[in-house]
Amino acid sequence: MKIDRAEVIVTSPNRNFVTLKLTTDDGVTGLGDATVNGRELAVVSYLTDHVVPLLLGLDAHRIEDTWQFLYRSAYWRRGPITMAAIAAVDMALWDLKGKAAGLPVYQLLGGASRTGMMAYGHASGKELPELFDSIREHRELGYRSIRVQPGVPGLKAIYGVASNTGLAGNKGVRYDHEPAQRGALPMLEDWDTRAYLRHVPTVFEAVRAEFGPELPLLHDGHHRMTPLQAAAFGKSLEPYDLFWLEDCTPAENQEALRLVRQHTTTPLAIGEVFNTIWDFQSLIREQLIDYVRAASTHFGGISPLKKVMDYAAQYQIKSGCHGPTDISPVGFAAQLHVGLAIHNFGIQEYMQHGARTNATFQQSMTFVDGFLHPGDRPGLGVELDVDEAGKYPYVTAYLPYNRLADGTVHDW
Ligand code: GCO
Ligand code: MG
Repeated sequence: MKIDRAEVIVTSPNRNFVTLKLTTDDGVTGLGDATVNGRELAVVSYLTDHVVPLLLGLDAHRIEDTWQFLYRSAYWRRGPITMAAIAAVDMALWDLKGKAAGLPVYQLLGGASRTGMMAYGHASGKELPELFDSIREHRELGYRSIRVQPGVPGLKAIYGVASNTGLAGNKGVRYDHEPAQRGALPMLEDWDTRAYLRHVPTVFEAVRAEFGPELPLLHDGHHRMTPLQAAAFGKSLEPYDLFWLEDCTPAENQEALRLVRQHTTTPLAIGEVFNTIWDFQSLIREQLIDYVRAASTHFGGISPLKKVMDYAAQYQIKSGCHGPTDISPVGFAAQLHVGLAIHNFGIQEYMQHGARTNATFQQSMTFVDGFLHPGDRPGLGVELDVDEAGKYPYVTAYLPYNRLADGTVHDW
């Protein structure tokens, strides 16, 4: 089973996706996701100019060897572009191996450890009534766990509140391409940490009063607090029994989590912007987090995701893989196969792709009664309709950014 062809396919059905398609000498195809939201074309170049020429003629069965070759031979290690490119190759090779074996990838990873995976959806609303409606809508869709992102009085637009129409220029279609916005320049949002810290606990109090104590609730701090602010915030949320507080501090400074941890028992999740198992090394060893937020796509693929979860298992730390719509259906399937196989699955973020994306990527994945399953088609269970993909050329889109009232750039 030799790699005969490697193509990089860019499509924007609802949003931009970069997909690597490998074809073997016996005509079997494998897919990998290489999408880095807002920096897509850098990965296209990395793959086309520097990876595709190295793949042709390689034995497609040698997944680990190919991973190590691409990682170590580049010399310049880590970073989202490099690791997304390697991830795409890794996923495509697992897809091919599954198809060659006639088995879904989760079977190759040890078989199913559960019948389905609990998903959480993104409820949001600037004001409480809108937020409550959004929570109800998600429950009607079957979600058993809900991420809650409210607006903050005085701030025009903030991360996590869907369809910031007016400001964003997006046409109010929820989840289509947010949080990236189509356009030549990134959108500017505003931020005030003190207002946020005062307001959010009152929202959780209201949500608990309305929806009761059972519903698992999550919240994403999106890297915007200092360690001390995050510690106080975690403490102030304790009465509302969160499933997790995500990315409370900027991910680069992992020592910050020590201080947060000393002050609060609110469970912590981190790692959607991490690229390698080494980024989690001390966080896992020191038990500073409860959930690993890595995404197969930005983390080098299925192989390293399985390794980090096995390491985390020693410390009762569970998975909570990154699953917004900027993870393509291929990347999403990759982490569903890992999640089904590992013992320490925690929860899976699931935002749901738009109709055009689902028509472009045909998926065996199912979402029934709040539980995800990757399906039983051999390989990853995703096929790319290249004719459909060809209809939607790349559209320039950037993630927004923040400035404080005095004009200082702040973490977004
Ligand atoms: C999440 C994430 C996303 C990111 C997005 C950036 O928890 O789902 O924070 O919403 O902002 O993936 O491209
Ligand atoms: Mg997040």
